[in-house]
Amino acid sequence: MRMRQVEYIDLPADETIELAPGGDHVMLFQLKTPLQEGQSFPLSLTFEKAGTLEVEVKVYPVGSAGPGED
Ligand SMILES: [Cu+2]
Repeated sequence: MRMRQVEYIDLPADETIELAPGGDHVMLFQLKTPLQEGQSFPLSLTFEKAGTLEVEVKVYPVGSAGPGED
């Protein structure tokens, strides 16, 4: 899969945008420690008009489809 880094994702008020494996996703760079399967950590998402939202990220195995498949 080819990925292209973008600075932002457009979020029209009347549309639902899903971040998921194989589609648009958040990619973490320059981690200070490796991620451990099963661990969770907070991640801040910054929105142009809605401010910052903190979400809890759970680490799934490499190749997992993410929540809902386990
Ligand atoms: Cu990526």
